[in-house]
Amino acid sequence: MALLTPEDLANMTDALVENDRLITELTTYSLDGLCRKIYGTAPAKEKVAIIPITAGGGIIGSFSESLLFTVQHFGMDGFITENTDVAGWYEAVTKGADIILMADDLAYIAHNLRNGKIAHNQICTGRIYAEILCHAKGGKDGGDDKDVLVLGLGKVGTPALETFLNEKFNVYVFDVDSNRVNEIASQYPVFKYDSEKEPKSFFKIFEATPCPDTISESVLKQNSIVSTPGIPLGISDELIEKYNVRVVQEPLGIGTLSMLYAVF
Ligand code: NAD
Ligand code: 2YG
Ligand code: MG
Repeated sequence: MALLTPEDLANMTDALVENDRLITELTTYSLDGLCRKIYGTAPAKEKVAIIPITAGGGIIGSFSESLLFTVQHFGMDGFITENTDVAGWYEAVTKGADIILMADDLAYIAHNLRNGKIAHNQICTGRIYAEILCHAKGGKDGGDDKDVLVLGLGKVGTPALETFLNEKFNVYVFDVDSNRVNEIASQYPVFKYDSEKEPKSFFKIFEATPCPDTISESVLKQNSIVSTPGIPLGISDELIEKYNVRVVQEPLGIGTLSMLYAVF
């Protein structure tokens, strides 16, 4: 898995605020309003402890700080433990934490110590970026367009496509790994997207790959919406400008808020 870098997180606070504004414009829901709607939960003064974890690649500069910003920006009480790892867990619990946020190289989780709920970043990220597209207005003849293109069928893309199917979308899928496409197509009622055999453009595009330039001109319409947790961004500035594409992308906070609502 590609790990975040401090550079990825450099503009995270501005990006979270700007994305929340764009999500509200596109869906009429603020990010926390959308989380409340999809999970049916709300914060109840939980105290969120963020534990820095040194395992594997170790501490990522600005990772814990970005989580704390997210927690506090959405009105919750949070703190970063002074200790790391097991000593950090002891500190979190003895200081009265209700929810733990922590990540190693394989998993980033939220765990609510009061109700036992646990959430995984990849699942919650796929879900929220998909729900943003599901709730985005406009498309075909100004009405709601039920076609969506999902690029990247990994640990984030798969829960996203499940979300689209639950919301009765026609889901077109593509991955560079054709085995993965076949595996997904054998498990879910999706259409394999083939840009050469059957080109098609989309108003709604979801992207979760670790590669740039995955979104080609042929799949774009004027005013398309791209909702993408993928890092780096899969669409060029040139195409964004040419097609007036609205892009929802932010490195950490949107997925984190989705995790918190999943465990409230
Ligand atoms: P993954 O490795 O499980 O899946 C990625 C998939 O993309 C793979 O199936 C791979 O074959 C496919 N792929 C690679 N290049 C492609 C291309 N050019 N076109 C189409 N498909 C391609 O990874 P993941 O855990 O699902 O994460 C996907 C991306 O999302 C990563 O960049 C990750 O860092 C990012 N991510 C972001 C957030 C966030 O909050 N923004 C959260 C979690 C993950
Ligand atoms: O506590 C720390 O600072 C580190 N142990 C955090 C490690 C996080 C590693 N995971 C990633 O970089 C991501 N792929 C998962 C985070 C989701 C947002 N992209
Ligand atoms: Mg995010």
